[in-house]
Amino acid sequence: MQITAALASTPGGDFSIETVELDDPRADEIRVRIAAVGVCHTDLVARDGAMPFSLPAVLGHEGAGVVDAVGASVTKVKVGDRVAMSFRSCGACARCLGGDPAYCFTMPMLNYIGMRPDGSKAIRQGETPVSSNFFGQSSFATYALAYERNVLKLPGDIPFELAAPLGCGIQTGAGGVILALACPKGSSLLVTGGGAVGLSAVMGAAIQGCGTIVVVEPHASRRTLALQLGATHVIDPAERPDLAAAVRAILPQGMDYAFDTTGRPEILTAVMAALAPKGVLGIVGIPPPGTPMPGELGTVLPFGQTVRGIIEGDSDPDAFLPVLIDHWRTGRLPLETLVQAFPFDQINQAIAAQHRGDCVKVVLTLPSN
Ligand code: CXF
Ligand code: ZN
Repeated sequence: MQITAALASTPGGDFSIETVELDDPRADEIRVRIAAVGVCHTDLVARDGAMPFSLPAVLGHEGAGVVDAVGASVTKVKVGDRVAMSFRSCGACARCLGGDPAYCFTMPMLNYIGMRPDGSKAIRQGETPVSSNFFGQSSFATYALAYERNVLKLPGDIPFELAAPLGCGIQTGAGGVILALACPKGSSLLVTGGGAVGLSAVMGAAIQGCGTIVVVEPHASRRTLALQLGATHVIDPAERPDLAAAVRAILPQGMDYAFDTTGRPEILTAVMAALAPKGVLGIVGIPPPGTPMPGELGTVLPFGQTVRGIIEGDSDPDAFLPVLIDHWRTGRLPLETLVQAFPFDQINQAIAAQHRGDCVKVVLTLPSN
């Protein structure tokens, strides 16, 4: 069918709103009419070539909407169901069966290669194949094809524009602290970067009952929001260039946990110097290619510290998204404070506003008819 999509054609270039052709759903595919889709930094990393992804492409991996058609073997959802989408996993490998689908052995093939595993692309523009299946969805479009493993039926009370970013950014931040780091009550947490993921980590830390929550963020409005969401201290890196010293001025023994959303090597180095004995650093920010592990074994070893990568907050979306929706319902996850909605065709303006720091989480909305 003909759909409208925000096409990425040039690294670093604007998205363009175009008409393209989407395959009908195969037996295992679910066609979703998109009502809202969040913009995640990874969409821009894929567009800009820092993550190899063949262009032209339809990106977008925080889609939510209404099931419009299902393939013959689909039983999890039916036409008319409200759904959110997340990353795709196989459901059959040891990681998936162990409750860790974010570390599915086929994660790259199912999420990042721009085509179905059989090599086909579900989207074309004229004769030109368009990379698709980004995170098993490619939802910067009026319609997307998803799978049982990456759709979740939504309760009726959560608006699409709040549900959409749960599928990546929010679960990455909140899950990073609640599930991956599992920060215990009273522990200390350093969050570097106060964007949507970092502020979701702050909300997660408040839910966990962390005693000290320090946020490093250059934008004043985001530091203010961090304090509203539960941060106990904020640091402006422009004012305190020696980050480790600024953190140790707050907590001389260092931080029990750190959560980095920046991927910036110099910040990661500083964070290592701010960790307490047995401190754990979880990294979700994408570093430049070739970045070595931060810190040095001469410190990590005697102090028993841990550095680990975290994908999607260690979340199993089927289990964790309902938990997050429950936290939203009871006011512990005030998604409204992060989300700013823009019409779908304003995607470039929305991304520019996010870069300027005018808003935290951009969610694009599409007409419901
Ligand atoms: C990203 C995390 C870093 C590796 C690529 C995928 N996930 C979500 O945006
Ligand atoms: Zn993402």
